[in-house]
Amino acid sequence: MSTTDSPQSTACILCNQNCGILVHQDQEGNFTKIVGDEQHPVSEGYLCQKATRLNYYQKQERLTSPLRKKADGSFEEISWDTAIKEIAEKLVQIRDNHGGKSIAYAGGGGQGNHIGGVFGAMLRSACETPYIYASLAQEKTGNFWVNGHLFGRQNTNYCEPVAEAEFVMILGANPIQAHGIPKARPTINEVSRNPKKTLVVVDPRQTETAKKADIFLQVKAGKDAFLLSALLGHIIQNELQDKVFLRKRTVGFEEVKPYFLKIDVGKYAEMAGISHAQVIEVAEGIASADSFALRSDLGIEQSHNSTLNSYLARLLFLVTGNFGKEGTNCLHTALFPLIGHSKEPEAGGITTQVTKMKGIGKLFPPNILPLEIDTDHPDRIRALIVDSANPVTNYANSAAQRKAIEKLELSVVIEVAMTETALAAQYVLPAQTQYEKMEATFFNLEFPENFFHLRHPISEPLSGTLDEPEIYHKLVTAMGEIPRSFPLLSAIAKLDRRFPTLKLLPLALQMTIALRPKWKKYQLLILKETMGKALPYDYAKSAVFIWTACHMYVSKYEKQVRRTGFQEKGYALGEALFNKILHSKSGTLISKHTFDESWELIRHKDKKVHLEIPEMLEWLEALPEKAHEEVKRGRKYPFNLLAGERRSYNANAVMRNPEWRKKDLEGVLKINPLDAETEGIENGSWVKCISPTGEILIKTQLTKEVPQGLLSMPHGYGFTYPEHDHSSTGALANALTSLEDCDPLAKTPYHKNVRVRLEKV
Ligand SMILES: Nc1nc2c(c(=O)[nH]1)N[C@H]1C(S)=C(S)[C@@H](COP(=O)(O)OP(=O)(O)OC[C@H]3O[C@@H](n4cnc5c(=O)[nH]c(N)nc54)[C@H](O)[C@@H]3O)O[C@H]1N2
Ligand SMILES: Nc1nc2c(c(=O)[nH]1)N[C@H]1C(S)=C(S)[C@@H](COP(=O)(O)OP(=O)(O)OC[C@H]3O[C@@H](n4cnc5c(=O)[nH]c(N)nc54)[C@H](O)[C@@H]3O)O[C@H]1N2
Ligand code: SF4
Ligand SMILES: [Mo]
Repeated sequence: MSTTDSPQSTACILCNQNCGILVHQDQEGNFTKIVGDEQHPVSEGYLCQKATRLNYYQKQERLTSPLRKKADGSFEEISWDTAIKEIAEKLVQIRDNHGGKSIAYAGGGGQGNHIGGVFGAMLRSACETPYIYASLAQEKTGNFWVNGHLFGRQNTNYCEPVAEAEFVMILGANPIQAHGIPKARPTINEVSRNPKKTLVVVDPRQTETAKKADIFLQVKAGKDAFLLSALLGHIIQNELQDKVFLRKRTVGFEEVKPYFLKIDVGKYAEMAGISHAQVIEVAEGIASADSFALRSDLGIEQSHNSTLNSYLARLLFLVTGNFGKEGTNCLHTALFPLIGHSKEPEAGGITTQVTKMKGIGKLFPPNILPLEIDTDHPDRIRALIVDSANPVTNYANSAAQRKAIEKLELSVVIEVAMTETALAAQYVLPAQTQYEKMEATFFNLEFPENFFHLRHPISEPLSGTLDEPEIYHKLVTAMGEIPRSFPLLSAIAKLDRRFPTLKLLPLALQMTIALRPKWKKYQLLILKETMGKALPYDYAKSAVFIWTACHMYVSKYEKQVRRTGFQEKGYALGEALFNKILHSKSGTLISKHTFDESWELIRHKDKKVHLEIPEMLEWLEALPEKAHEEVKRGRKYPFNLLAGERRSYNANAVMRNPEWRKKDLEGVLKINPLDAETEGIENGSWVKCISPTGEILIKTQLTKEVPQGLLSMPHGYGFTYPEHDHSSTGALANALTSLEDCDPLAKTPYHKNVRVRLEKV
């Protein structure tokens, strides 16, 4: 942890790839040089330009004391003891007076930090709330819902092996900028250059990735459902589906088939803005390839027909038999699942109190959060704990999010920096950065080999800060749920670590819980207090959850874990895996599967993919009518704004100091030169961009990268930062977005279909 000359291994936290990095520091703990870590099992030394700027995260303007809002709206510093006591008392009061469902939790982890969220579950237990609002529910919950139907559980997920496939489709994603796949740039370049491989890119914008495509399908924004239906229509109408695969691996194709037999392929292609010939070329390319892999992301998730897009995209590889074999999308394992599985309300699943929204993957969507708070409904949300998220800037409709947070009876923000959400809250608790504590993410989405990276701290924690597991621990004990110390268990834990296979601690813990069943839900905190203190590193207490995860993982995948080189079996193997993860500072392999074994990961009892989802097929039938509704809605606001383009220098809300950017300082609005001429806009001028929700001032750039009628701006701009004004921090995308413009099923926002008009300034 000391600042020595030798670089220390950790990971980049600026996107979900979490590339392994080696950090050099000076005496003051500045990150002076950052290079790729070749020992990292997935990134193998790769990094992009953003990682080299991480000192702007580590050395940003930090929070150093708990803060409490005064009557005049300003903050005063208070001690940790006071903050914990007051927050705990208020949580207990609200829970006991209004029930646990009047309390909600938002966030729980960003691109680099998920350990806090694991311990956040303990606080949610103490509050008795099932409500987690998270950014995954403003992008991926449509996918999760579809996966639940196809594969049996919402927390089944598949990998996207772009590097291994013969035919690749990048659908609504821009890996050259946004990554999302390992070593994205060399990987895309290889697929692009390899004459035996085909790269298809589907995007309304001529992106950096589209420029590498063999076939670029410049779809009309929000019209992917038509394109995907046309592709499936051509395949099924011409009997190009993989009949052997469908018989052996799936059920329900006969029910799905008629919907695609009646699709007018030419007309649907035209609706999507793609030529009929290109649809045929791509459909036949997919059907005849030895392997086809799909990589999709926000372009289809945060736009019209979001959940339907997820379904159709999956049908494309399933109907053509491209699943569960080399070079195709394939289910993978998880050491620790990123999400859970929610039952449908009809089957007893939980809904929210005010809007009656169901959970998906145990998550609730940011788009309804203000509606659940800012109302007189007796069962509204009255208290909110936010950790590692910035709802005011990152959730749809900033103004509505801020107003709702200000209305709460209790609002607590756990943060490293004074964010817009922290400013709106009553209590702000200062956390350690991701380089000052143990951290990890659950973005381990690889197959056949999967990995895990438990990162060790590389910087001394800033005085006054705590790590999230400790913050939750203090709150749960202050709420009177569990005692702080467990002397007997602690003594046993020390012995247990010397002779782990005797299972002394697990047995003692089991007995303790038999006597005190209420403590069961806080097992992880008890382990942190006991085993955590007996671990070899003094900062590793929170790693106890990896210990539980390793034993669970081994109980499911013993053979596959042993294939990575272990001799141990059973419980001893769980211990060995834990020790390997604990000591591998650059990350390590955890399992090796065969492709056949991936079929075991399907959660339907028959181990088959269930293709028929009636809700999706009804939606598919109604598609043409929906398209007309959208056109009507659009007249007053003639432009379609893509509000949230990933660029060279944006990283969600992680980087607040605008000086981290080497280019695109203002985060320009891209506009087609012909549109600019009509609007009388010159390159580099500032314009007012107005939506039904709000308006922003933004600098323009004329470029043919966007077609006429389309505008594109980045997210991750427009934060307040001391001594920087608006012209240097850029515009806030979510000043324009709305709560209502979202997917009817998953409530994921249409950030890629924001209706706007422009005014010269
Ligand atoms: N540089 C950078 N990288 C990041 C992040 C970051 O903030 N900055 N954030 C990370 C996070 S949280 C995420 S979720 C990922 C997201 O990663 P991506 O989804 O790959 O990134 P985006 O730029 O949001 O959108 C992808 C593409 O969708 C296209 N698109 C827009 N509308 C449509 C449409 O209607 N149809 C189709 N087919 N395409 C459309 C856009 O033009 C864009 O090129 O990126 C991660 N990586
Ligand atoms: N308009 C528009 N809005 C978007 C998007 C878009 O494309 N367009 N993209 C959406 C997507 S895909 C995503 S994933 C979300 C992301 O939005 P959020 O879920 O809000 O997550 P982040 O921006 O990654 O990080 C939020 C906060 O975590 C804090 N933080 C960093 N490290 C730590 C730590 O160690 N501990 C604690 N407690 N806090 C820490 C940072 O200071 C930051 O304020 O944005 C979404 N919002
Ligand atoms: S931002 Fe770049 S270096 Fe950082 S994790 Fe993502 S791809 Fe890797
Ligand atoms: Mo995201």
